[in-house]
Amino acid sequence: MTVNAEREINELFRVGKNIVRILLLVVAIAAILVVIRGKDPHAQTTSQTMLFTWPGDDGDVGTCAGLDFRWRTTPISGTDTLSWWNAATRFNGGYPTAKVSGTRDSILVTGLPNSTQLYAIVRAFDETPNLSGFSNVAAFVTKDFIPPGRITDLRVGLSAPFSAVMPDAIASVIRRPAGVLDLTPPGAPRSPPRAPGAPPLDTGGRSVV
Ligand SMILES: [Ca+2]
Repeated sequence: MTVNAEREINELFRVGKNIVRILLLVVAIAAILVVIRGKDPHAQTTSQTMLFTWPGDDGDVGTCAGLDFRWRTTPISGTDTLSWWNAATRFNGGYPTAKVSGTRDSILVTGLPNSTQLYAIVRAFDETPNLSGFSNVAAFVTKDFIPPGRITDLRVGLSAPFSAVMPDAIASVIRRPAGVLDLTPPGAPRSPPRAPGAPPLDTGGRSVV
């Protein structure tokens, strides 16, 4: 083996080892994220439309600047609403544009845990910003009403170990029903029809006369 060939082989091994290391790192990071998040990998988030009426900039007069919507899975303990508010999760998605006092509106709150009892409060703020008092507490259970997408490629397949490594083109031939397969080999070539009295042919099909 030449020195160059040996170097190339060593280089291939080095690249291969680096690829394996990167793959292991990706798997490890994914596993760590699952552990840190502490969630079921099938856990889903959902959204909820919340209805309300806009207050004004000063009490019920004018137009305020915006809203601060927060939710928690635990109810308010006694009358300590402020502690509940400070520990609640703020919705940082899209809020509706502020409208004049008395206008009915809605917030589409996304990223909520599915099938969970939640408690929510909203406060309005003006340009200062001054915060309004706490709203009433809205208690609700989230529910995901959107079903998974429709599967459109259901078909007969091989058992899992084979289908994982078998290219689709080969697998499609193997999994064809047995009754469809043509198991009869082609017949031997036949001589063309010959006129009566014609001279015999040699093994190569040529006339011997
Ligand atoms: Ca004000």
